[in-house]
Amino acid sequence: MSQESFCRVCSGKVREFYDFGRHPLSDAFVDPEKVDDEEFFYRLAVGVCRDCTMVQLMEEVPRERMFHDGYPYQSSGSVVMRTHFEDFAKRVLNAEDLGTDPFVVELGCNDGVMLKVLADAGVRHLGVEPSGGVADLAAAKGVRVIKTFFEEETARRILTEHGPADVIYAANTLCHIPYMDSILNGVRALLAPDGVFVFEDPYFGDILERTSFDQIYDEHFFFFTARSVRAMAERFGLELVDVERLPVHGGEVRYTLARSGARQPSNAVAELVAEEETKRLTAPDTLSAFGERVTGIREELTSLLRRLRDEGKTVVGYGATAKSATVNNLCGIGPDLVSFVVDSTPDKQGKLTPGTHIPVREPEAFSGPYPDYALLFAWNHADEIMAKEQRFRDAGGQWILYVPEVHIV
Ligand code: DWN
Ligand code: SAH
Ligand code: ZN
Repeated sequence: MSQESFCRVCSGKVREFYDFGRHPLSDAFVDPEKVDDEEFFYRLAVGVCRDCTMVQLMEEVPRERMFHDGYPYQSSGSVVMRTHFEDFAKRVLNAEDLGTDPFVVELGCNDGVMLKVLADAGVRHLGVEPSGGVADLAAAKGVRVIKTFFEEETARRILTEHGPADVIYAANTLCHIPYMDSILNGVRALLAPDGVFVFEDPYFGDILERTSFDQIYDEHFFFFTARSVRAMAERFGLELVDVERLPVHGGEVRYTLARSGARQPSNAVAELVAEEETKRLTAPDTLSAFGERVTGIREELTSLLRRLRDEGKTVVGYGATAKSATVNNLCGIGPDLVSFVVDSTPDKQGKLTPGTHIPVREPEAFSGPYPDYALLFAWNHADEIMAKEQRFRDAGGQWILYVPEVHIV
């Protein structure tokens, strides 16, 4: 049933365009000993604001349920992502417009993969990370980190203790935070007069183009476009001055915000906004067509997996991603269709996937013996994983992908 909610950026009415049904928390892996305990479920549905065009979830999950000491995701788990973050840190180190003693703050620094480079170079920095387990990993690398949620009050405290920030950075974090007014008021308070707020998140244009519907889950509250980010920045005395498309995580945009009037916006901003206009990204027919494609993928993927099961083929999952909670729970994929999922994250191994309870095992289980098919839940890391697992292909194994459509390679 379609319901109404109010935009977390501008208070306008949000029109729902897809209802995924009841879903568990995407990173709440289940201890097999506690399988009878009730899991937390919420209604996963996505809509678009009629006024500012911000795409967002219809229902918010309390932040403490998602981000806590047991939060399992570690950013360093992919070589490609490690390089990506190290490259960003090097860019900061080489930036000519930063003064002699810049101060860099990162929201959601996770295990410290980016900040470690700055810490090693002696740059003043601070990570803000509410998930205690991963924050401890960052601290163990020599990164300075406070274990708390960033919000306006945190920003003011940092300002008092450390002074203004020249760069505030947030990767795959801003889209996780529904309380945007508190965040952007905090950013404006903390930012130095010529400072920049740089954030990168999955780009809604890419989600539509690739039908990567599994980017939609509890932790991803907002789905940004250049147009909606530009309008959002303006409400808070900030200005979108640059956009850069990134290939990581299936397509992202890195947005740069500065204080209004402080910097000249690049041509790339106007160009991306114009492209979004031409593509009618948030028009009702575009969004309903996306919904139809999602339903189509659901039907195709379930019938493929059922057929393979009936033919006696073995199918294993690769990558117990947060995203896969959406796929598994939307399609009803449990251990009858996918025997187990392999994943390199220590805190996921030995657990069961949220909602549909597929056992998660260590990567070594993949080859012992290789399955006939591997369902690539970590499709955003396809190049890295397929290269690493070449022997699976050599042994006759085949990959199943469902982005941008169901296909076997
Ligand atoms: O936005 C978010 C992103 C940055 O990370 C968070 N909300 C949660 C998380 O999302 P995800 O779990 O969908 O992210 P990934 O990066 O697609 O997860 C990859 C998973 O696959 C990890 O659990 C690690 C695992 N993996 C593996 O087992 N072998 C990954 C690689 C590259 C591998 O070789
Ligand atoms: N930046 C990392 C981690 C992304 S996962 C990367 O790109 O790989 C999202 C992170 O945001 C989690 O580590 C979570 O604990 C953190 N987070 C959630 N809400 C936050 C908030 N209000 N302030 C700071 N970090 C937050
Ligand atoms: Zn709005």
